[in-house]
Parts: sequence; structure tokens; C-alpha cells
Amino acid sequence: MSRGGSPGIEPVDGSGLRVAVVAASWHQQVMDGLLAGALRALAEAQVPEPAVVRVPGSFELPVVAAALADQGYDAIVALGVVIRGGTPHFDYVCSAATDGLSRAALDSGVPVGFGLLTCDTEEQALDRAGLPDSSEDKGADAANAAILTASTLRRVRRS
Ligand code: DLZ
Repeated sequence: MSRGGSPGIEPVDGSGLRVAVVAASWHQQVMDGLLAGALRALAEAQVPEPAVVRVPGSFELPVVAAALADQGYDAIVALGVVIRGGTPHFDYVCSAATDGLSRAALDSGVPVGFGLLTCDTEEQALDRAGLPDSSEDKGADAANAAILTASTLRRVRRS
């Protein structure tokens, strides 16, 4: 997949932000890469001690993201991977997770970084997981987007 159009987000100063990461557990190798990438990006942005909460599958991401948003976090990073398996499950899980994460962000006003990979094959997901041989690091991208948006919202709400 091309990175064409990606804004190349610069890390922001996250030292004053409370951030929580919610991560699904299906497809362990991919999830290990996504979670490590997100935590690396948060550390580079000086975010102090991000909370990490695991859920079983991507379907469970929204309800926990919404609960974390209600607990006063400034930004949530949601991580998961759904692999198309020739069953309708793929479409149901993807749309439930996507719609639910969007709703959690809009209802709470807390930005949710969208680190949900929806791929045809595990190889595609591994290539985006921020592992040594990957071409993309979607966990880091989601973390950077979440803290950049939290910082933008602070500025907008002060103006
Ligand atoms: C059921 C299911 C399937 C088929 N595939 C995935 C997947 O690829 N990635 C993922 O994160 N979760 C999957 N799940 C599990 C659902 O997200 C959910 O955990 C279960 O349906 C239980 O609610």
C-alpha cells in the first residue's frame, strides 16, 4: 500500500497529556508490533506513563475506548487488526469497530487515534505493523495522530 498523501506528522510535545492505549489481542505478532510502535511514538513525544488496556478482539475496542475517554484521558490510541477470512465476520467486526471508535471520540470530545488494520492477508498486516521488516508503522501513526489532535483541541478550546 502506498503512503501517498500521508502528511508525515511531526511528533508533538505530549509531556502534558494523559494518554491511554486500548489494544485488541487477535493476531499476536501484528499486535506486538502495533503496540510497540505506539508506545515508542508516545515515549518520543514525552507522554508520561501511558496506560495500556488489552481487550479480546477489535469488536471490543469501542466500549473500552469510550470508558477511558470518560476517565479524563486527553487522547486514546486504539489498536487492532482484522484479517479478511472469507466470512462476513470481517465486514461486521470492521464496521462495528470503526463506527464505535468514531462515536466514542465524537460523544466524548476525546480524540481516538485509529490504529485498526483491516487487511486481506496477515502479510499485509505485518507490513504495516512497525516490525523490523515492515514498510509502515501504523501504531506509531495512530499515536502521533491522537496526541497531535489532543494538542489541537486544547488550542481550539482556548481560543
Ligand atoms: C470473531 C473475530 C474474527 C473472525 N476475526 C477477528 C480478527 O481478525 N481480529 C480481531 O481483532 N477480532 C476478531 N474477531 C473477534 C471479535 O473482535 C470479538 O472479539 C468476538 O466476536 C467476541 O465479541
